[in-house]
Amino acid sequence: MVGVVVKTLPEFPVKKGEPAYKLWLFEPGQKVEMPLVFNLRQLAETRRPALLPGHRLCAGCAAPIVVKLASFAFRGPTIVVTATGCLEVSTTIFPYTSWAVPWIHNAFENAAATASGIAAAVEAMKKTGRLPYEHVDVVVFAGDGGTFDIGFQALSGAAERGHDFLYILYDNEAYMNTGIQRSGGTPKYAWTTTSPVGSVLPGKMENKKPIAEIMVAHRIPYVATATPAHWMDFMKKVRKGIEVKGPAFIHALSSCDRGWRHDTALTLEVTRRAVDTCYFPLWEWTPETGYVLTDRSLAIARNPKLKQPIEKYLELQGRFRHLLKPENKHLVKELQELVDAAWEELLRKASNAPR
Ligand SMILES: Cc1ncc(C[n+]2csc(CCOP(=O)(O)OP(=O)(O)O)c2C)c(N)n1
Ligand code: SF4
Ligand SMILES: [Mg+2]
Repeated sequence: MVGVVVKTLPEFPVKKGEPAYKLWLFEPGQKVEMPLVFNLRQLAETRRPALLPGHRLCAGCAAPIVVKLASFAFRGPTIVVTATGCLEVSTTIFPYTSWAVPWIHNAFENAAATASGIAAAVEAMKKTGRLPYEHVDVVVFAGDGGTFDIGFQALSGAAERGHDFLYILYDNEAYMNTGIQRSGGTPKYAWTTTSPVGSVLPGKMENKKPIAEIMVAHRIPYVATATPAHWMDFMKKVRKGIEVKGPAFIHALSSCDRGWRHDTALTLEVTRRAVDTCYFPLWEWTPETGYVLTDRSLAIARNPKLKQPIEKYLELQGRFRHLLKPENKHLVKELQELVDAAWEELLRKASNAPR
């Protein structure tokens, strides 16, 4: 008899006492039907995502893909908090909602504060024996404007206080809902309506804020980067972020065809190239393990020939079109140097990078 411990995704909701792990016993050679963790087809057939069809996010928007993939990894029951932004306004046009889970919208700046309150209430109910579930997943979805800039003090405070919640930043690198204004998450030299391209300026002049590293500096239990194109990696990270006790933060790159000016069919290809060029490496961090490269970024670390030049990322997007003109070659070179320096630094920090 052979035994294997399989971590299952228990059906929603998880009642008190229900195991999150099951022991499967079988004879060597025996064909067994084991629940495959994160089998996308199986999940799509058996689980209802937190976000249902009928919302009015643009065709080609990555945000609903981020939410659906993440919600496949929730344990449930789940309470979602959403900061103001495209995801919020386009999924809850009164009197309708696309959310299939309890959902709350507050102000632009206080998603993490609201999540703190919910997490504290869950904790109090647990202590007094009034919670009918073993756990409740408290999950925030917020954009870059609501995270890098206006919601940052609420996020930093919640992280410092140690509330038990998962914060998923869907980073489309500008204030998209109000008309593509630059944010602290907008990359250098990107066009936005408030960092225009012309004879005076070549787009945004400032660097992107290193938000995931800033969250690492808070020494919370779990921080990771992800993209919807690397879906298995993303879902595993969501499950880890939910299971860990205390605050967890996932920085998900979320392309926006309107603001990035790319073809609606290229949503996942753009985010894939962000990783292939090392513009947006995939990693996770815990206090115990430090930085650990994951998925495609680990493959690139092991085989540097896989690393693509930054032009491969820029060329798909109209917001960088000006950079590909011959007179702006030096700006692309500068971006390449920035990407290379950050990648080299990550390789030095990552415990699983080849030495
Ligand atoms: C205090 C406050 N300031 C400004 C706004 C207007 N506003 C609503 S959504 C939004 C942009 C949101 O940007 P982001 O968080 O990046 O989400 P996205 O729309 O890009 O998904 C702004 C500026 C607001 N609702 N509240
Ligand atoms: S503007 Fe961008 S982020 Fe907003 S719904 Fe459209 S594609 Fe998505
Ligand atoms: Mg945004």
